[in-house]
Amino acid sequence: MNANRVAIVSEGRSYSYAELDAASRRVAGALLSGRDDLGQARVAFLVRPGFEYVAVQRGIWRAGGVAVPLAASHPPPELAYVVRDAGAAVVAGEPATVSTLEPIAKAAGASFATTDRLLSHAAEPSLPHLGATRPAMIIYTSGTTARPKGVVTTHANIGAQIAALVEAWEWSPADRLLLALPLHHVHGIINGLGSALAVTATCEMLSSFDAAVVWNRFASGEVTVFTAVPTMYRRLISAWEAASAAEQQVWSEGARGLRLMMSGSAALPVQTLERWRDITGHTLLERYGMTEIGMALSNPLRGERRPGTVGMPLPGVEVRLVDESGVPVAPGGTGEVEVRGPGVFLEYWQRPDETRSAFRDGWFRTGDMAVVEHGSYRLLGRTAVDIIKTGGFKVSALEIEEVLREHPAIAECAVIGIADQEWGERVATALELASGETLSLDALQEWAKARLAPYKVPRALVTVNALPRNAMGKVVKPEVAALFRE
Ligand code: MCA
Ligand code: AMP
Repeated sequence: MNANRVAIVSEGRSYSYAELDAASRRVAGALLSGRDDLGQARVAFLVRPGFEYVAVQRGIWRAGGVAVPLAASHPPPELAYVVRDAGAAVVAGEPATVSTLEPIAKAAGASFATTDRLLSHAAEPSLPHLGATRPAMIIYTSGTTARPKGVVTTHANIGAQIAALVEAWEWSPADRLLLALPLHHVHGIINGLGSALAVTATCEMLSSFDAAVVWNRFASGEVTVFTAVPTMYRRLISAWEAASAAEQQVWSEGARGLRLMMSGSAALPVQTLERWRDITGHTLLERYGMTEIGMALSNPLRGERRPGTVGMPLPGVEVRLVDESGVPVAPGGTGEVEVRGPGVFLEYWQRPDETRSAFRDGWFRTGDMAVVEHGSYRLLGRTAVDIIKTGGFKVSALEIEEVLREHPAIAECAVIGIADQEWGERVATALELASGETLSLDALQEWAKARLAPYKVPRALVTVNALPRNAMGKVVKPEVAALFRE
């Protein structure tokens, strides 16, 4: 490897692979502070996307720790939950996060370190040997349980997830990825950062997504690969439509020069795919994955990409469709997607029962329904109504309901996802209010923002005298959804 190659570009600076190696070594040394091995201690870290994020992530790995990325958009209660649930020994954050993170670390019995301190460590550490089967990362994902679960992946899992993408999408050292995704989820961490660095390509990182910035980077002619969620493509399309004719031309021309543009994390509306093709000439490569498995299905790099479908299994990944009792469906039949392969996660952190029930005969049960049409998988939705995908983020209706029930004016509530052009789904809630109470959407949002990540905050509200319930007293979610169509 040529150590002088550019690994990361962030905030207008380029960092070579040698600089990344040295910085991550310093971080590892600081975390070890004389020990031989962190021995899988969890290190939670809150660093904006950029060089320091990567140095800290890799420093944790090199010291033998388990990296637990935290999200900058999350309010303190959500950060505290992750730190506590992961049993973090250390919480690391940028200097600007001290006032938020130090008390959280303290309350959880963890030590706190600023990234400045980690990155300026001087002593040369001796680094532990890491077996591939050791846990490397915990990513929190919302599911059918109220609180998010930690998805544990090993170094081998991560390696396998990335290897499949490098092969299928022909990543090469000549690539330059433009990365505008958050780095507390698989899309940004594995498909983006991990793949680029695995082949010694360059990863250009934006600290947040801004449509005009992304367009201008396309126009530079330097970028070769881009991957994003459908909401980002919608925003890029809106920005293009609002731009001057001259800008449109420069942006479109720049975009045309990329080698690969991908979409995933949520269904890509065919309309978005078609509009993007009109504007850039690219047929977005849509693929399907999940935090627990990395990527499983992908449209081809070469060959026909079928709009509205997510393609075929990636190299090394086995995929099948089964009926309710786990029996594979006949060709052309509809079934639940099950996945097997070296990229599939180790376990839900400290949740053995949930880990067990997530598998059937060694296959991971995704909860997504699909059918194979003309040799390409088409997703048909999820088996669980309580999972919502908004802006590419997976959120649990049950988790939001639990938080909303703490509001003094709310007697009972039901949360659902309602279809939305821009966000895929938007979080909506129907409320039964306590007697004599009123509650506006603005007031509810203000209250919820302090407790929930922005993408979990309800964007629509109706109040009802009584939520629609079945004979057993259970809220009927499809009828709740109907309230928003009225
Ligand atoms: C933010 N807002 C929202 C949502 N998110 N409103 C409704 N629904 C939402 N989901 C609000 C903000 O609070 C703000 O409101 C206003 O929208 C504009 O905020 P802005 O900052 O412009 O938006 P944003 O916060 O930047 O969000 C847009 C985004 C973001 C950049 C598209 O959603 C995003 O980064 N999505 C990527 C998610 C992702 O990486 N998923 C991968 C999961 P106000 O102005 O009132 O405050 S991994 C995965 O799914 C698997 C493995 C896979 O297959 O990839
Ligand atoms: P997460 O658990 O946040 O990793 O989200 C994984 C879920 O996102 C999957 O179970 C799917 O429901 C959804 N998903 C990912 N990619 C796609 C796609 N291309 N089309 C439709 N849904 C997708």
